[in-house]
Amino acid sequence: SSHDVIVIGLGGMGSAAVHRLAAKGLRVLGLDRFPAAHDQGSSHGGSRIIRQAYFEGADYVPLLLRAYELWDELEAESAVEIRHRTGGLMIGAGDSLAVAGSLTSAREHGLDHELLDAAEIRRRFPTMTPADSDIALYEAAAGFVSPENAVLANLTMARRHGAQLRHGVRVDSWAADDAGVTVRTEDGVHRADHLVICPGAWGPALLAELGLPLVVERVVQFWFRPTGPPEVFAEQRHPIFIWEDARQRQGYAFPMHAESDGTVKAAFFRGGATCTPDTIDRRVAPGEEEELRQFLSNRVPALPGPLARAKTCMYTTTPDEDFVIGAHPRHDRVTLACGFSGHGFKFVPVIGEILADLVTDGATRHPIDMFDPRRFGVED
Ligand code: PYC
Repeated sequence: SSHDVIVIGLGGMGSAAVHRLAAKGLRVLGLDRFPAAHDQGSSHGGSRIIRQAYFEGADYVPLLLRAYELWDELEAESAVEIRHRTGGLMIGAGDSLAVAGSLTSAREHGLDHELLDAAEIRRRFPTMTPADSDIALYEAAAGFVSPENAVLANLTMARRHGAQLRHGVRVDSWAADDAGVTVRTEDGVHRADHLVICPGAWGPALLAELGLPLVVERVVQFWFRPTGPPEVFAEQRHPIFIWEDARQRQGYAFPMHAESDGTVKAAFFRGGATCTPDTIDRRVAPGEEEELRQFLSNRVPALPGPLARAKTCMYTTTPDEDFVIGAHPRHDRVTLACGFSGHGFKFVPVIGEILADLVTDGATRHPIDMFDPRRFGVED
């Protein structure tokens, strides 16, 4: 074959995969149906939260620690600014998942953190008006990354290591046999020894025969111009936060930063309508804005000022909200990375490392058993 490995999908995960595979000296072909760092999938919108005290599960922490090292490495080698160190607050009742889950991870892994009561939250972060019963876990290591810059940095590094990247090319089908893999695109047929599929929201279509229980969710990101003095929301002063209400709904926001054009981005974590990438309604209805406005108005009253813009994005969610990473159950030349369930972007560089390990060694030192594609009972 003219390629050692083909990577389908060059969003967050696929861009990291082509980077790490090419850095290992493999002959890599990367394919994506859209232009680099496009806004049609799940890797756009200017900001993605990063944090280590992980309420989704302490098992994720070792991966996060490695991801942080690799974010720094990617910034240094590409000279692209990616990571913003703002600190972060996980806020809610003491028994909320956001607070209790983060605390479990922090304690189990000895991560730096502070627990703040409502009065302390108000004193340190005067934009916030928590109820007396709210508490917060503050993590100085939390912050955000720019997804577009991260994708572009990975693609630049991949090219520097010799990868061939083709954008604007749709994959029609793929097949694997004992001799290798074949990928049919709208303008040709490509062969390689190995295939890595990072399909994002196109997973249900590209992996249809596997019957993975992936659900694609439409989510909306909103950008508000705060009322009052904007400086209080500047990234030098304001943390990211995830705030959980009594009904376990989580809203989150980022501070203003150079690329956010005087706005603060906020959204709900999960709870969007089911969609497909072909049928998603990209328009945003006024009622959707109103729901978030209400959630924010008694928690961060100055935040939901005039709406500057709103944009849809997609999560591809598994039943247990854990990722899907590993060999395709029926083809060991094919490696899958999908189902990132709305919380994957912060892991991008370590997922690239894992995928490169799986292609070259068939194994990785990283703990990925919980991501086994066979856990949903797919037949071998
Ligand atoms: O993974 O931190 C996260 C996150 C927040 C909102 C959506 N995902």
